[in-house]
Amino acid sequence: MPPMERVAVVGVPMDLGAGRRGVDMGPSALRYARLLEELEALGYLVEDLGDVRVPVAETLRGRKGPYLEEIRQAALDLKERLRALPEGVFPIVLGGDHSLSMGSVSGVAKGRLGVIWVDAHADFNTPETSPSGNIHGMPLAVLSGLGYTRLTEVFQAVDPRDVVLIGVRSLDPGERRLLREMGVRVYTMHEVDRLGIARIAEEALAYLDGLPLHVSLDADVLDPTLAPGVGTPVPGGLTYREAHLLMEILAQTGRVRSLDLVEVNPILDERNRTAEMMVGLALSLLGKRIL
Ligand code: 6HN
Ligand code: MN
Ligand code: MN
Ligand code: MN
Repeated sequence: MPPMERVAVVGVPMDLGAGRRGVDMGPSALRYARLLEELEALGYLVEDLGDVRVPVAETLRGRKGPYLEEIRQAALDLKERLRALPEGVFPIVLGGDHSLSMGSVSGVAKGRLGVIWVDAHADFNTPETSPSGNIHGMPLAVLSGLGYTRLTEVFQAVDPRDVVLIGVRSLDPGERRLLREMGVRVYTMHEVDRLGIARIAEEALAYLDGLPLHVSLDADVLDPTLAPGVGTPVPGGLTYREAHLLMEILAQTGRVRSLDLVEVNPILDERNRTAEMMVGLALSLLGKRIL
């Protein structure tokens, strides 16, 4: 049985947090890959709430990043939209760069929340540890209370001990240290290889025992041969079967309450296959089965 019957889709066409252009087109690509139609075919009542307003990057030309205020405002708008949803509606947020998850996680967190962040990266940098300065490398740190005060003052929402990272294979040095200090549970690709994704999923669920769950799915967790449409590809990612099995095991718990689909870059993609992969994974997470 699906965990909930109603789904609300909201897009965040934002690439201001990333180092290259293009993920602002992700929401269109995910819709074009038939996300809404396929959810309806699964039996959900689906409503598309449209997009959060995000300034077009070209209108900010001449200014240097990191576009802190623009990203803050877009993520705050997202947070308010999610807060306003009635109880029992499952939100799916379409990105957009991963900085939007400051808004999605803080928008859905009502009391303690478990976060499963599925990503090649940890997104746990602060302005001090970030080599790029790009805000999409910082949202999980902000949600845990670290980084720009302008962001933590409105988005801090989780205990880092209630966060599990899966699929990680690229960490910056300061980020590695912060993850350890804050007690974030990290399953790197090394653990995926050694333990298998099923055991990791089961361990993560036991570790986040009893908590409602938010899944934040970054397209770059997938192997770049499957998902070439991402701005920060890292070799050696999840296979098609590993990614689906992870979603299927999470679905079976009935505990997942919300989902982000982020970092799809149509400019770098091949005939929209990265968006199609992400839609397939969303369907598995929402209960689609082979038999
Ligand atoms: N993402 N760790 C790198 C940085 O610039 O901080 C990469 C971040 C990638 C962020 O893919 O969501
Ligand atoms: Mn744009
Ligand atoms: Mn990410
Ligand atoms: Mn990433």
